[in-house]
Amino acid sequence: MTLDARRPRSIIAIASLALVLSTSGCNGDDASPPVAGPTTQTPTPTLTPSTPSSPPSPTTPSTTPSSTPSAVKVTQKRPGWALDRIDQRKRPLDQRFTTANQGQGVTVYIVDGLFDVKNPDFGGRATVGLPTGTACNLEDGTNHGLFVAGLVAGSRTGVAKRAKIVSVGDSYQCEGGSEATPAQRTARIVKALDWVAENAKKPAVVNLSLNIADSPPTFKAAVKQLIDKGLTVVASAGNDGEDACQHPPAGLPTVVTAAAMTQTDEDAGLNYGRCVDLYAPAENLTSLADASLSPNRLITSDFAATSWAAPLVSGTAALYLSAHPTASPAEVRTWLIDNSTKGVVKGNLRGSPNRLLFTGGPL
Ligand SMILES: [Ca+2]
Repeated sequence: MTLDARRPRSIIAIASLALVLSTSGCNGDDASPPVAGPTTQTPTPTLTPSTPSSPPSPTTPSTTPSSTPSAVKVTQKRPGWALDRIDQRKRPLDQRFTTANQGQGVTVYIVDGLFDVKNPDFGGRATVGLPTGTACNLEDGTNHGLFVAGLVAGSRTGVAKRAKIVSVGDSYQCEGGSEATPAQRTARIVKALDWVAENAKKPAVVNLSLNIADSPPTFKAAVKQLIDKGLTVVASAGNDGEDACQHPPAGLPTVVTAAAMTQTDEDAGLNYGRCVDLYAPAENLTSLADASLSPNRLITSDFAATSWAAPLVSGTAALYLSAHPTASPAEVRTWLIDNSTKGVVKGNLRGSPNRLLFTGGPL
């Protein structure tokens, strides 16, 4: 069985599970974007809420300490539930997303299917690094790489709205849907990781919203070289409902592994265990789409997927690196864990640590 966080068939199955979870305890305090119907063969660009709002505009340039290029706090109003949730310890949500910086000076490498880097929400901050492969479009039309990148740095949907994005292609028609064998797929990912190791400009984060079935030495070595070069690596825990340790890069040394939380702060029932570092929102998230799919270039993914949790963590790592550009991957990981909100994730965590991503607190 191919184990792929991006395989549409897996995600459809997950959608059902997430739906059950979310209907069991909704407390109605979220100002979430309109929710899409169940995932179908026909794309239904749902949302397009009048929110998330337009990009926040910091009005006051700061005189800043040298370690923080821009320490002015910036607040986005009506950001959608996910960003709203991760800047506060407790509910109710306050309809605000406030950060101490916006990831300026940091580059986030998106190892994924290719996407349109000219999407206006990137404001010219996104480029193509390795133009290998194709887009990975899910069955509802969502471009996986674009959705991921939008959660990292989209001006309306991202955590780090001034970080740079580099698209590093690894995909052919989504991995699970292509003709590639698992070995071929792994080889393509390794090639992409090697490109990042060769070309990355620090400070940098590498987002890996992907998981593989096996973990050959070449793959482990490719991930390790990123860490050794001082790049923070964030990975999805995987969507299989299994021990995340079985689904690398989740759980590899110093990799930050993100598990999925529902809109009602529950474990989403996806991968779990000691290889998880922290949870992040992963259900009913709004991110970027191509104009051909959604006129306002926004789409909401109603199912839960760890592919969506990881980029929120990557964006948060970019916030930290913006203030601490020489921080090592281990230091970034330690900060993410220590700074997380403890004890708020509900449900059966199956051995995962009860930590929720938190963007606030001292940087
Ligand atoms: Ca908030």
